[in-house]
Amino acid sequence: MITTHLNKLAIFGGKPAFPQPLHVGVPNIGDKKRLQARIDSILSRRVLTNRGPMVTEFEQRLADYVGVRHCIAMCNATVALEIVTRALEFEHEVITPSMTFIATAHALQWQQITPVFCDIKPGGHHLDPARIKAHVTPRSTGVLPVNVWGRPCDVDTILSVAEGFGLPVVFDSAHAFGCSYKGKMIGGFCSAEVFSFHATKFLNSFEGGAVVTNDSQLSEKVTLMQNFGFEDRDYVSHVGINGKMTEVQAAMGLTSLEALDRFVEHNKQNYHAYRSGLQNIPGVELIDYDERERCNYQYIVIELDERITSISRDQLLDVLAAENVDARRYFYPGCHRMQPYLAYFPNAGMLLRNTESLLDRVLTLPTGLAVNVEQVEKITEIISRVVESGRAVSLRLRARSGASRSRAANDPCIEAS
Ligand code: T4K
Repeated sequence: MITTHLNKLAIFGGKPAFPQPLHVGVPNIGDKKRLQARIDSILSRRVLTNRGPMVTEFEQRLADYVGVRHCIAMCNATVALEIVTRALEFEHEVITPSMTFIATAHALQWQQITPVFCDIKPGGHHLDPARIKAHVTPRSTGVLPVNVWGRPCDVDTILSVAEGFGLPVVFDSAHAFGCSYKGKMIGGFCSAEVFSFHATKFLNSFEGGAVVTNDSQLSEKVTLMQNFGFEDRDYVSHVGINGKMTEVQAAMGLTSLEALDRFVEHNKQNYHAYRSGLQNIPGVELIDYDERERCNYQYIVIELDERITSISRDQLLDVLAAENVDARRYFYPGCHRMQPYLAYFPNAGMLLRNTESLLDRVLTLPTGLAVNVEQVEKITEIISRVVESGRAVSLRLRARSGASRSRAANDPCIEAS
C-alpha cells in the first residue's frame, strides 16, 4: 500500500506535480505599460545614465518610503556594500555572520577586509549579539549584520554592543526593503543600510541596490565614490568606482515601487497558505514573520528536523525537484565553508555551531507573483505526504543511491553520481 502511494512521487517514476519548474525568485513585474512609457521617455531624453531624472526620482521615493534623509541608488547591492563600508573606512577586520549570501563576505574581502564570522543565535537565523565581543580585536573596525529574510536582527542590542566597542554598524538589509523593526522602517537604524533590488527580490530594478542613511556627510562621500570620486567635471576628490544605477534600472524600480502593495499582498497570501499547509507536519517548521510589523514576506523558509521527519533536507530537496519544485538551500554551506574563507580559516566552523546546524536544515520554497495559492497548497501536500512516509521514502532513496554506487564500483565505465 505504502509502495503504491510512494510510486506516485515523481522521484519514483510518477508524473511530476507541476508541468514547469516553480522557482524561488522569479521576478515580479509591475505595470508593463508604465514601464514602457518610462523607457520611451528615457530614450527620447537620451539621458541613459549618470544620475538622470529617473534615478533621482527613484532615490527620492525610496528615501520617503523608508523615512531616511538620503538614498543613493546603485548598480547592485554588492557594490553598494563595498562602497559604503569603504566610505566608513572599514578595514582590517569586520564582524559579520556566515549565515548570509556570499556577497556580504565578498564585499569585504574584495577590499582586503577580513570577514570575521560570528555565529547566529541558538534557534535563530540572525547574528547573535552576545557573541560579538568574542570576535572583537584591536583590528576590528565595524560590524555588518544581516537582516536575513527581511526579518530584523536584534537591532537594539547589536547597536549597543557595537557602540560599546566604538564600532560603526552597517546593516546588510538586502532582503528587508518594506519591513519594519519596532514599528520603524528598516533602513534608518545605524550608520547606513543597504537594500538589494536584484531581479529575484520582491521589488526589483532588474539589478540594483541602494545605500540609505541619515548621515549627510556619509551620503555625500558615497555619492562621490559611486561616480569615480568626481566632485566636479574636472575635479576628483576621492578614490571612486562606477557604482551607478542606470535610468532603465530606475524605470523598473519606480514601476515596481508603484506595485509594491500588490506584491506584498500576494506574498502574504502565499505565506498564509504555506503556514496553514505546513502547520501540522511534525518536524517541519515554517519561519514566521511578525505580523505586528511591516513585512514583505518574500522568502518562505522551512527548517526540517530529520530526527522527526526521518527524511533529510537534501532528500526532500530531491523529491521536490522531481516534482518541478525548485527549492533552494539558502545559504548552504555557509560563507565560512566557501572559498577563499575555507582556505583562510579552515577551523572557523568550530565557533559557528548554530550556523552549521541551521544550514543543514533549511530550505527556501517558491513564492512571488509567479506562484499562486493553489500551487502552494499542492507543494505543502507533497511535503506532508513525503514526511508522513518519511522513513520509507528515505530508505528507498538510500537504497537507490547505494545501488547506483555499487553499480559504479563494479563498472569502471560508470561514474557514481
Ligand atoms: N546580501 C544578501 C543578504 C543577499 O541575499 C544578496 C543577494 C546580496 C547581499 C547582494 O545583492 P545583489 O548584489 O545581488 O543586489 C540570488 C540573487 O542573485 C541574489 O541577489 C540574492 N541575494 C540571492 C539570495 O539570490 P541566486 O544565485 O540564487 O540566483 P538565481 O539566478 O539562481 O535565481 C534564483 C531563481 O530565480 C532561479 O532559479 C530562477 C529565478 N530567476 C532568477 C533570475 C535572475 C528568474 O526566474 N529570472 C531571473 O531573471 O542568487
